[in-house]
Amino acid sequence: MVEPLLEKLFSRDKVGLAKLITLIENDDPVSDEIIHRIYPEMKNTCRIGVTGPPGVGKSTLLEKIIMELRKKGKTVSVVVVDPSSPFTGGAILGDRIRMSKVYLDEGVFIRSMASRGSLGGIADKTKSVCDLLDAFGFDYIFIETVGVGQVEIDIMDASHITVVVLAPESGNGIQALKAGLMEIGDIFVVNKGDRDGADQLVSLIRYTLELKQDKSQQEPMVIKTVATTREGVDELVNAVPNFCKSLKETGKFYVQKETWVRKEISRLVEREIVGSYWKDNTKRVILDKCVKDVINGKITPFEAQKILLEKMSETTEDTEK
Ligand SMILES: Nc1nc2c(ncn2[C@@H]2O[C@H](COP(=O)(O)OP(=O)(O)OP(=O)(O)O)[C@@H](O)[C@H]2O)c(=O)[nH]1
Ligand SMILES: [Mg+2]
Repeated sequence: MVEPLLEKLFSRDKVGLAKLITLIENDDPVSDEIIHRIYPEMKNTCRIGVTGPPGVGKSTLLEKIIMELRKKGKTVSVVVVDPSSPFTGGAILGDRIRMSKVYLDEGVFIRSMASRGSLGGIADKTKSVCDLLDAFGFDYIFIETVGVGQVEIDIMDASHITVVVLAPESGNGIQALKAGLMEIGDIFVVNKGDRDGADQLVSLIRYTLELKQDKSQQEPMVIKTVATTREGVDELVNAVPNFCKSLKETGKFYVQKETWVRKEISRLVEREIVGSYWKDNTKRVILDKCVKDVINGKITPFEAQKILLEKMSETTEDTEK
């Protein structure tokens, strides 16, 4: 069933791509097969994360960036992840409106993802969706995510470059400092540069970065923009490919890839071990008993763990026979 969709993806058909993303998003059992098939087709495209508090102008900025990249003949994809929303419908509508000038462009693909009520796995799924976009062959892959929490920081793990967008709005600077955004940003954008306080925010960011400056790392850039009038957007549009280029030249791009691949292999091994462990129903019966025993004070969770892990070696021996 998945084969015709993969054929479509490889022939750069966006309908096929969208359907494959839905399967990944829904944790469909064919997800493994999809990732397995697309891995050899990936082109090592730079993935650019764009994050920041709600309403700072991330989508408006992205729309302007996309328009510039399209003028240069580049194809662009965007995954918009809203971890706080369990519904994709509303998000899709919102992004269609916010990026309306580029939504219907043949060389642009915009897809919204929501957490569907469970935050677990959203970062992994974002990564898999980026793998699909990479295999499809877009020149640029952007990930926009809303908010400043740990989940957004985890989602940014799927990108090579992180653009942190802030605006001179109440508490934005302080919020960013607190939430760890200063640690993850490669490029800081102070958008809404037409508003009071923009220059002060630029200074605050520069000052904070100076304090943190690790001489072995590339110094983060700070760019002031007015997304609505395109002011500063050219600087940003030029900064992104330059950054990608330097990541590849210094080899950091491939170190990042190594980390991802290592994590992916470990995740698959762990999933298999855990899955096969609990397949045997007698272990669930033992678990039920252990839970009761812990609650009644007969054993501690550590003793329960030992009892259950002894059963694991029994399974291994059984299969070896
Ligand atoms: N004054 C001013 N308004 C801007 C600027 N950039 C964006 N806006 C406005 O700010 C509002 C929010 O912009 P979005 O692009 O939707 O912001 P966002 O960060 O993507 O929002 P979420 O995805 O909801 O977090 C819109 O009304 C934009 O028109 C700017 O540079 N200056
Ligand atoms: Mg947005």
